[in-house]
Amino acid sequence: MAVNPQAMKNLLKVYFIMGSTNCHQNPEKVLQAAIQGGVTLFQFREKGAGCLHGKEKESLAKKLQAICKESRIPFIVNDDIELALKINADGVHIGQDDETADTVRRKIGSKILGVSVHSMKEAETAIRQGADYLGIGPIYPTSTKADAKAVQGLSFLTELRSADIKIPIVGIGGITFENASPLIEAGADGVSVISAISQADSPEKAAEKLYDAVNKIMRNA
Ligand code: 3NM
Repeated sequence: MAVNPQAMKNLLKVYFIMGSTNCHQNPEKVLQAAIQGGVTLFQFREKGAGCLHGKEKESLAKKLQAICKESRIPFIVNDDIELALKINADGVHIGQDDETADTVRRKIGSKILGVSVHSMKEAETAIRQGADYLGIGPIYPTSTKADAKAVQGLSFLTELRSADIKIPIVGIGGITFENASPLIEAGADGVSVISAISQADSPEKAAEKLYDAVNKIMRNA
């Protein structure tokens, strides 16, 4: 763990994830609007059919990173540790098919490390190996990730919190401002979304509504 857990929890409230294939509009404009609306953390996830590679990928990463820097929103890179180190991103997010968390932790030093987990065993391993937060999903059905696992609802989150696992946790998959509340009530520190913001007519309003939905529950907690 490299980041203070309370600071990490605050960053996870509205965690926007996006790559060029997730947007109808210009990705830079989408990110700017989303930040205006209240996004607290950003992940660059350039994946799927038609995604950018090499220099083009790096160039978009740098543009989006610059937008985040202006607003002091940490910039996380999905999977691509080499790119994260090259452009000095604030952190990386990895899944179970990527390098192990402890290998990545050694490579990135004190940068933020997020790990997707789907079982108690994976969660315990990620925590032991230095994850700053866990990503769990899909909470609801999603059409954004073709190889998403079975929908888990709130069951895994509840299992983790019941086992007194206190690490910051963010849920992902099919989350909108309308279905975000139960997730926070069940112990998540925030919501990760792609399409709810990237495909919205107004990414700014979409981010604002998500922020309000999450904060309303946190204030009452
Ligand atoms: N990971 P949307 S679901 C990137 O279950 C990703 O680990 C998932 O997109 C997981 O907010 C997912 O549009 C897609 O549903 C999330």
